[in-house]
Amino acid sequence: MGNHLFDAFRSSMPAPARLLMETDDGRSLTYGDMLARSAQLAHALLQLDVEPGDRVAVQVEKSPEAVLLYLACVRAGAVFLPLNTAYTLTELGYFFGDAEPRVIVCDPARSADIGNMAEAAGAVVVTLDRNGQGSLTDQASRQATDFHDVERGPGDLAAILYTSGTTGRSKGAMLSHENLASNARVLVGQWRFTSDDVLIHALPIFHTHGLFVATNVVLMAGASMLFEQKFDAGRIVSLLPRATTLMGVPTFYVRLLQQDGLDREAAGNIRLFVSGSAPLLAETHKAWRECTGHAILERYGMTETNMNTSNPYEGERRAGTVGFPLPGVSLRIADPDNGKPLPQGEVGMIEVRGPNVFGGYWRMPEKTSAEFRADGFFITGDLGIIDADGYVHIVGRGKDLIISGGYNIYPKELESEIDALDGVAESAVIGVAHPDFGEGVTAVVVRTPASRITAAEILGAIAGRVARYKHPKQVVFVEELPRNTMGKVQKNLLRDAYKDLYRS
Ligand code: MCA
Ligand code: AMP
Repeated sequence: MGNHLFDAFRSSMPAPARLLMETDDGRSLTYGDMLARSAQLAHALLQLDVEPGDRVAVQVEKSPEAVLLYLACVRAGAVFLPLNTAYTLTELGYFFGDAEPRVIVCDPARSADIGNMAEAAGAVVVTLDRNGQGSLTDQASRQATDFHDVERGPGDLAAILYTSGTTGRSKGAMLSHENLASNARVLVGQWRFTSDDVLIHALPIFHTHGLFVATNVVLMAGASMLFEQKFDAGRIVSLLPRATTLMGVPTFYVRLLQQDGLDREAAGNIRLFVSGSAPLLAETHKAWRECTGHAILERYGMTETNMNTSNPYEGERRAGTVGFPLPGVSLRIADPDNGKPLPQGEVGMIEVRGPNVFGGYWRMPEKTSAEFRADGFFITGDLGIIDADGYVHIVGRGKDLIISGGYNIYPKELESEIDALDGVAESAVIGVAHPDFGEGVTAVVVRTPASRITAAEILGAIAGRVARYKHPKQVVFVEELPRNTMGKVQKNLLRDAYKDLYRS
């Protein structure tokens, strides 16, 4: 049977001497190196008693080793479980308890703290450290450079990615080998990737965008990447002449437009700019076109579904739309109450079905069945409309979610933290238009009578409990929250009241 996902990568692998990635600290990794070193890491995982289906939880800084570890997990038949490096120990505790990983891989700086937690979770902790003795990398360096990939079929799990839930509890989206392979293959075709492409990779690799859209597409095309530790707008401009493509969240494009050196000449070697993870403002699309001569290609996806739609490679890339359903993906606009398809031109729930769509949430059968229709369509929580030419527009969210710089933040999680503080009667967390992050997390707080709790005290109290990117950029105090007759907080009124909060 083979190993479904890794075999798909192998089938398009170029000569071993071809470059897979070059890092900003001057290291390079060829496809041959990738094969040998992911084999060594796969052996090391087996020595830690990792069995097919075991979860390997990974919270490490971006590096070539982290990509190799992902591939080693795939080859060893394990389930790769990447975690945002910004997550606090409190947040990690939940993920470890829920996923019950066999192995936890972390950076050396966190190994003592995580070690204590892992013991409770029954996991082994190892570090991913280039030079560190006793690290997984060190152990791998003594292993054979060939590996008989563990057999895995299309439906076997390749990864679990956690996505926060509207009720506050994160859910592990279970992604199969075929979910990932089919989506990468389709994107390579749609976006015309070949082994001649060089992608600027400046996204984090613990989410779908940087890991599956960017990395898997490169691997599936036998292409190469300039692998940047972090997004740095000035550096990206200097790399453009050496690259052919860039993938980013809208904040990347907003920040790049503020760079002096960005013009048609600087972008002259690039054939494709892709944006996703959050809405790209039509004004950014227009400004980019005027500055570089390129129309950014916007696409739409989710952790649960990988990519669903894309603007066309050839043909009009329409600003403010996410294009057409990808080949193999069925997309409908349905009545949110019952899933009945609505006539073209009406606003409704976006629902999708296809080989890209995940199998369900890890150990949450009720949540899984609540988010699928009986005919297999997944309810995305995004509200959309299909125009007369077939372009899909996302017009809003049926779910209470904020997207800041491409990261998702669920208000409920923050509201629970803030409401639990002495001196707070209640709070509402909303997303407000922000020039850099798209939406700025904003907490609207009602104090208890006589309370003098300050914004700094609220922020201080949540530090260490929730990741920093989730922290409110502003806290505003009000006497009471607006409610409708049912007693529900009217967040739309709050969003309207504070719409200019971040406008200078
Ligand atoms: C960092 N900070 C943020 C964000 N990022 N605050 C709000 N929103 C953010 N996105 C905070 C930090 O906590 C810190 O706060 C301060 O800003 C500066 O931190 P720094 O690390 O220097 O930030 P940065 O380098 O400027 O990061 C901004 C960024 C980054 C480059 C836009 O957020 C990023 O790489 N975003 C991409 C996320 C992504 O890959 N999303 C895809 C998810 P303090 O000063 O208080 O310490 S996958 C997905 O959505 C679906 C499937 C899809 O369709 O792709
Ligand atoms: P995640 O939880 O990271 O999978 O985020 C998925 C959500 O990001 C989707 O449900 C959408 O709300 C949003 N999203 C992704 N791409 C786009 C886009 N191009 N335009 C608007 N929203 C997007």
